[in-house]
Amino acid sequence: MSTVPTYTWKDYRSGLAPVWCPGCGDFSVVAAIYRALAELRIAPHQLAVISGIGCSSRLPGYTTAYGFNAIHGRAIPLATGLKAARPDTEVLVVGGDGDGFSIGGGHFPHAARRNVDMTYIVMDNCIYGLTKGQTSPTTPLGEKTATSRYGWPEQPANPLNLALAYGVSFVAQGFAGDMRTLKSLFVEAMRWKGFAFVEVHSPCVTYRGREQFDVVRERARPVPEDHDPTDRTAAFALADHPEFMYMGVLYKKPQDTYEERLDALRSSAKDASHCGHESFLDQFRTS
Ligand SMILES: Cc1ncc(C[n+]2csc(CCOP(=O)(O)OP(=O)(O)O)c2C)c(N)n1
Ligand code: SF4
Repeated sequence: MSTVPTYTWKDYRSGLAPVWCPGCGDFSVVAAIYRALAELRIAPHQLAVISGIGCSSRLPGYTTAYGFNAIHGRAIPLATGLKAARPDTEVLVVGGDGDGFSIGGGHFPHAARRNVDMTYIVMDNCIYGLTKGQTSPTTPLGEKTATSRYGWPEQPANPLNLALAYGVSFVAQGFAGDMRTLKSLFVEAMRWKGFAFVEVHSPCVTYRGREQFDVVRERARPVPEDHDPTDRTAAFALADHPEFMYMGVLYKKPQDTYEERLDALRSSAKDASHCGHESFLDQFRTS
């Protein structure tokens, strides 16, 4: 009789000690990821953690899974290719708000419309941490930073609104100050069949201050129990709330995944082989 192996969070922790600043929110994100993986019993060799560049993008090195530090902003296309080639691999994409919404912002809508079966965790600290505190697309209006000494004149992007507008099939919000909820969200996101996006508020204590934990904690509220997560209009209302930051799953609605559509294409390629499309369709075949 075969048994499914069990894992503890330590099975996913690599020998590399994180070089994050003491108190950085990213510590709890990686800790929640370890625990979610243990709960899901995903073997480290069946997982690939893909990132771009940034403090948060160092995360793959702190896991025992396969990992890849792509160039800045290019984690999603790399992960998409990996998932298309190896659909049996669990793919986790991680990174920062600069990586995902600035230089890499053009890739997010395409992963959404393809509904690639992977989980995308953004550690949003509203700043470029690695390069020492420049503004990012989510930096709040009026914030003084290394590149906005007198205050930032731009409205911040709302990643949840973007995800909902792009048609992401699973959209959730979490906070590094609440690791237990974060772990549950990661479990649900990784179980999701399709593109799951988790926006995690993960304060940069060095360039935005420790008080950012209190700022988020004061505004954080659980998603209301009567919220219908299949109602996108209701999800927009939560995502856009002027006062509260709703933590939990805002939206989830199953759709065919990219891998399922590729499979269907492979089958129809076999059927169409008599009508001269053979050489074009060969590229979609794995065997
Ligand atoms: C093509 C390219 N442009 C710019 C950079 C410089 N760079 C490295 S990380 C980064 C931003 C990091 O911010 P974010 O993605 O939010 O991650 P954090 O460090 O805050 O976790 C920038 C601009 C780079 N490495 N490559
Ligand atoms: S600079 Fe900010 S984001 Fe980077 S490790 Fe330090 S606290 Fe974390």
